[in-house]
Amino acid sequence: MFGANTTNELRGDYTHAKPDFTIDQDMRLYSAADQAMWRNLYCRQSRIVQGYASGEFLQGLKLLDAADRIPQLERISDALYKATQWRLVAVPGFIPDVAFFKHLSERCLPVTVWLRKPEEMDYLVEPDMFHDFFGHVPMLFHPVFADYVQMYGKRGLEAAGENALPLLARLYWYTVEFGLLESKDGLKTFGAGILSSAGETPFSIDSREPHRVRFALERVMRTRYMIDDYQKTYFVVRSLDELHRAMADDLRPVYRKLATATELDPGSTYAGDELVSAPAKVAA
Ligand code: HBI
Ligand code: FE
Repeated sequence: MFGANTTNELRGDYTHAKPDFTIDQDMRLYSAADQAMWRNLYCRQSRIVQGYASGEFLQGLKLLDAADRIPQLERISDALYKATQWRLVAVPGFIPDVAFFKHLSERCLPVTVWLRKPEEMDYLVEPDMFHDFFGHVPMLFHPVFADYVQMYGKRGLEAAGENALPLLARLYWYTVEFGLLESKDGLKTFGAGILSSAGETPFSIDSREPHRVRFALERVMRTRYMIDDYQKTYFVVRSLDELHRAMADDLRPVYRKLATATELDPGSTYAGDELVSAPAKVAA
């Protein structure tokens, strides 16, 4: 899903980006084909996520009202700001970690302005506007999650000084992008990488293939992740509060402890793991 490491490999147009990598979203950029792609993606994914997305995500999705056309980020930003004081800022695409963390620490979500092409409907190398918008914005209407992501941004800026960015990237990956949540209605997902993917949404909950391990901060920070296939391991939190609590303390002692810890393979499970089993699918 992600991966380029310099802007010249990236797809977006960074030539007009400001020093904080933000740009103006030019609505003339979007062709009729882009608008049709948006409607198809949005309609299909809105149907697929029912039954798999956490209630908090579905609540936020309802507030977005962006199914009919590619949204003007400023318009949605106003609605989001009223709810949790978050704002959306337009960016050309993937931006350097520290710039990304800085925006999150200021309650600003960078949203890519370009949209995938028809041949990329189901597989994308870099996050596009549909992933960033449909995947990430709904959860930011939830106050606890909104606080978690801002705290994450602040910890990310600290981590840069400790060169612990890979540890923070894994935490982001296994929660904000691919997190699962135990709810009163069973296992649900709140991860943007899952909820913007037609295939991984059901897979993350129904499949018996991946490991589902109870969230533990150091275990997550040590575990490598896949960027070009469904995840082999998902981490399960009992509540969004659990995430927020994990971010509350100064994590520098954790970074120092993990600096000499071995990395863990997402295809394996380890002593001390508390496994969460897939819900037994009631035969239709
Ligand atoms: N840039 N636009 C954008 N969107 C992301 O999700 C993103 C990014 N840069 C870095 C990044 N994510 C990850 O490395 C985070 O773990 C920081
Ligand atoms: Fe993302």
